[in-house]
Amino acid sequence: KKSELDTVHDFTKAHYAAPNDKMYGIAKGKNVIVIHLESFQQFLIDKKIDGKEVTPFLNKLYHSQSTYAFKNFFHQVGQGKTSDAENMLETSTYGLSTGSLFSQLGSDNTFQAAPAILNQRGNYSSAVFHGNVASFWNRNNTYKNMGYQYFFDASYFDTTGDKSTGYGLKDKLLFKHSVQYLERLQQPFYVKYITVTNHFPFTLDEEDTDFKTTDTSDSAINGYFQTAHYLDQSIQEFYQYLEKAGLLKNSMIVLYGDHYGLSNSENDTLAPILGKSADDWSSFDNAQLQRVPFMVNLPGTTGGKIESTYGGEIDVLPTLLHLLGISSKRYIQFGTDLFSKDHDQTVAFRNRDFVTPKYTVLNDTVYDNHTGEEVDTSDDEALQKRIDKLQKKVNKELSLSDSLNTKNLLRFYTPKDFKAVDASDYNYADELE
Ligand code: GP9
Ligand code: MN
Repeated sequence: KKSELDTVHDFTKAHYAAPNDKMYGIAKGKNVIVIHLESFQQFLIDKKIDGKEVTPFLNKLYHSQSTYAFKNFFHQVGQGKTSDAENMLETSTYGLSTGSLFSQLGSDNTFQAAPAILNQRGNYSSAVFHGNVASFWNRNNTYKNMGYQYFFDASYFDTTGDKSTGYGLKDKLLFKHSVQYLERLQQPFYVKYITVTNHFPFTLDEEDTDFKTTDTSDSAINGYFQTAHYLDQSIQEFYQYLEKAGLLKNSMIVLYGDHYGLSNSENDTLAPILGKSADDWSSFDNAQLQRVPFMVNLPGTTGGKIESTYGGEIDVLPTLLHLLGISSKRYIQFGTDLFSKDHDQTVAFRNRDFVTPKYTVLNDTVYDNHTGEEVDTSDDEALQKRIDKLQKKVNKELSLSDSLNTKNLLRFYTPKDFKAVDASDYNYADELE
């Protein structure tokens, strides 16, 4: 009888997408800097308020020839929010249907995650920088099981007084004071910065913003543009530090939004700001707003462009591995390389809704992406059949990911040459030698 692990593995093997020759290894040996843009939605890109760009620096990166940017990239988080996004990026498996995988399984599960893979296949060191306490989302335990060597949390920084907002150290200060540690990491490194300032309820001290924002009835919407503007400035400053430290030219910088900042209940107030009418705002529109940035920036290169491929957070790890010239074939991963011609463009949300380049399917209602209108499939049997097939695949993918994670099946799986992670190798109270 086939084991549960075999069932999962059969699925991911069949789903695997071979790399694109043109992209494979283009960033081989480079440092990897992942910048987690808290609560950052794609609609902020190129958005102007009163004629002023909200995020001028990120806009420049988005349009730069040195950036592969994706305009149809969706977040896929559930209740674990930031931690679900992190889990997808590090492992290419989904978060759980309820709660946070980090909190529920992060202390005990076996992971075959990015830091360990990169360390073992490319001799990468690894670290996370985050201005909140290490225990939030059970990161301190989960990161060790993922093989992160260092975790520079709030305890490494001065977070007193007006240096912090609700979720910790202000982003500008995190970037500024992290460089002393970053510079001392052995290269190549794989590091992740988790920003916090652009987080609900999107408040800032007056001294941190002069951005003239909207004047809606919803203070979260008004604040959102200001904290996003602050985040944008903090990234610009970080680029300056990287340049000064000589790290920019040999790094691949990956920027992504983890999930929505403004919730569905706020979206009809937001609609007019996006040039839409609040009256015919629908679930379809809410789903389209779940787009978040995904950009791969290779400073000093050309050839980048804005890609229209559909994808989501689950696809990031195989994509990055292939850019680094590391095959993802031997691992159990649910996403597929965004640059592959076999990339699967069906984007599953955690609640089993899904988006394809043509259709958005929400609770069995099919919308045409082009018109935004509901499609009556009752007189189009062929279409309904195609949708049913996609829905089945989405359900299967999510449930296989759940069984892999909730039953800790990776402890029975050893990818070729993979050395299991031993969490006791790491102690995040240690400073760098
Ligand atoms: C907290 C931060 C926020 O450390 O990462 O998490 P979220 O509330 O967005 O899940
Ligand atoms: Mn978040």
